[in-house]
Amino acid sequence: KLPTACRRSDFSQAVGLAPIRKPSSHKGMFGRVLVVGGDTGFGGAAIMAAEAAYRAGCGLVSCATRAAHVGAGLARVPEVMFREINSRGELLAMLDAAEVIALGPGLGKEPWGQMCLQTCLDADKPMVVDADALNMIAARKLQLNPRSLMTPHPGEAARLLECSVADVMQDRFAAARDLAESYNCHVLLKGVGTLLAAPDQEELVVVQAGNPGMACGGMGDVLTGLAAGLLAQGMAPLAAAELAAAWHGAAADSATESVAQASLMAGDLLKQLGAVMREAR
Ligand code: NPW
Ligand code: AMP
Ligand code: MG
Repeated sequence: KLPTACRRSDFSQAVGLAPIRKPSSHKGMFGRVLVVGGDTGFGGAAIMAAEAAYRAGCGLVSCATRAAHVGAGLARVPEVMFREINSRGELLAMLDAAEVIALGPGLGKEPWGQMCLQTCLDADKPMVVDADALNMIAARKLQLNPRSLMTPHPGEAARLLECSVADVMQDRFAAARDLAESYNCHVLLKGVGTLLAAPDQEELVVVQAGNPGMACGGMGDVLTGLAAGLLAQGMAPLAAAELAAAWHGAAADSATESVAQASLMAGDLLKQLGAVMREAR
């Protein structure tokens, strides 16, 4: 049962929100995303987020990461402009050219990740904030701006709200609302029935999509890239979150028509997304 101020997302209406390409389109019209993440050991998260941003229709995608991941990233997705980042100055130069930041996939919580987090927050641009960026924001009690979308799973939400995962799960609607108010940003709370909340409206949105095959590493990183790619195309944060969650779940459902749920991997969604988006139009 849903609380009174809650809307269930309708798949055909959600996909109707997708940006449309005019015949005269050029890449400059579809935004520039910068993925910031991939500390040592977590390169795949940033690489998959960057690929997902292109799949969502973003015009230009860059990725600021560790030196060790540049070659692997280029081998997997040469369309993405990968650069190694060692200092605030190097990141600032990349941020200058970005319209939307996807902050957090594999970012880690070490000094490199802390430096990237602070530099991105100071840039004050629209952002999708996920994973370790959320963990550091929780630990340092930092604020976001209302153009941002945070995408916590229940573990991250519990850290942000300084409560237990059980507390979050007991009333996920209240947790989503509380996050939007406490951090003054848009919220996508992951789980079985993704919940969306905005800082300036009472209504929550539930996106029922996907399947338990998605309970594996990298799924959230793909969602971050999708949402950032949509934000970069000018969508409002709540609409971008709704469409990203709808496509993400639909891609997982489509992929599990040919593989077992237990075999599903995040990369399967990236392969499936283009077809799912085409069918859904
Ligand atoms: P428990 O165990 O149930 O008590 P973390 P992460 C909880 C990167 N990755 N419902 C759960 O608590 C990410 O981008 C890189 C309830 C668990 O202890 C991050 O930067 C990959 N509880 C970094 O790794 C692929 C839930 O939270 C804890 C829950 C760490 O991210 C993998 C786990 O969360 C990964 O994406 C739920 N639905 N979900 C790569 N290939 O490079 C989680 N919890 O500690 O925040 O760790 O999500 O794995
Ligand atoms: P993350 O924990 O950040 O990797 O994100 C996991 C993603 O997979 C989120 O979008 C979840 O909503 C989704 N997901 C995980 N488990 C399930 C499930 N059992 N049913 C539907 N979606 C799921
Ligand atoms: Mg995650």
